[in-house]
Amino acid sequence: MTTLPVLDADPFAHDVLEDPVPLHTALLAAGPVVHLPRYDVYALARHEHVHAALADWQSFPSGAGVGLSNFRHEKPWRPPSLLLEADPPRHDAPRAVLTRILGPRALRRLRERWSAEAEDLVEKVLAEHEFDAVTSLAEAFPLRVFPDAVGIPREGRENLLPYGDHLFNAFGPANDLVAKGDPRVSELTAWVDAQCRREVLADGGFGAQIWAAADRGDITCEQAPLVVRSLLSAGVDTTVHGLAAVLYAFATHPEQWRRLREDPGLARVAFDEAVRWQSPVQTFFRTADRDVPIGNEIIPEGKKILMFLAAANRDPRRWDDPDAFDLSRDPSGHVGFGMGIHQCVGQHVARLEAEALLIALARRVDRFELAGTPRRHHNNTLRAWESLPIRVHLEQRIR
Ligand code: OVM
Repeated sequence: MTTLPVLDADPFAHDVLEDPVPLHTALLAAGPVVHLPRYDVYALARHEHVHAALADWQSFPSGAGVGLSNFRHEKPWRPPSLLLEADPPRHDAPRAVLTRILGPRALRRLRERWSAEAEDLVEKVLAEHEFDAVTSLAEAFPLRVFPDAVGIPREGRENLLPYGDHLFNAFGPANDLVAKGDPRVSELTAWVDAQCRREVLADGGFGAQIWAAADRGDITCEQAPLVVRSLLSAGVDTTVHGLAAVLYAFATHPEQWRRLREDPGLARVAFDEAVRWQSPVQTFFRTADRDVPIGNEIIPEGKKILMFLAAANRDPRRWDDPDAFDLSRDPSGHVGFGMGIHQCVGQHVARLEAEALLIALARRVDRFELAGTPRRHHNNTLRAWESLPIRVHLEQRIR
């Protein structure tokens, strides 16, 4: 006897990617678990259940992939990530290496440099009073500071965004978005893989530190290039669309921007609130390791669950006034960075980028507004942006 709710929806259809909120609302209302027959997957949208599934890596491991494809039955399009697509114990050594290299203490040496870079970029961009915040800020800033911090050469960096776009599409079904990326996969993969070699990585960067960990025996020399690949895979598009989310939030919430200007110490809360509100990473899958009960249902062994991070981040059971972007809220507990053993290892990097950029903007910009219609970029996993036309009104004197 089952009462399992069923929704005949395609979470990866263009109308849903354009505006996922109606689907999230339907999933949240339908029950703790909803079957999606289109892909024969089990959807979780409520915060309680998404949080519990993320925390339970034993029942819901990642080794069969965190996309729709089940690596036990289908060959992955690239060798699986040692972090994202692995379980303990294999997951743990690579994770420990990155936790240290990307931790708050280790990042302290970057703060001053990134603040100076942000001020330099902001000054150049504000020479125009109207600009596209996606290309001029949300893409330009991470592309300036992050590949330098990893230590890859300048040449070819334009490959990072298209590689990430395809990677995040590939977690979804083999739809038109994946087909669009296919022609460049081998070229982009070859370039990314070449940047993971020890010889190309600059001294002192994250990449060289990963290789140093291999020299110490913390990970093997076979693992090192794949750990570098994780940085180049997960560290660019995510921060671009996270920064775009917070810029969009402020362009549409001038009263919140005033609060940030009065108290720039709110920059980090603002970024996390934007990550909660927009969820740059919308979804990830897991695979049931056995028959797993959730609510009154059983997820059958081997089936994929689809966790709607974005819906959990606006679940009214968890959040007051969930659709509001509000700096007085405490956004901690959002699942925009995941939860549990796979929770975003780069989150401190993302927050440092956001803080540097927001503080640089707060020194100069009195008010933001939209100067045109923002356009979304459709991706199977990312809540992404094509364009965010912005007009700024500057502070008369620099603070
Ligand atoms: C990785 C990886 C790739 C994409 C996303 C991600 C959000 C990790 O290669 O480890 O985490």
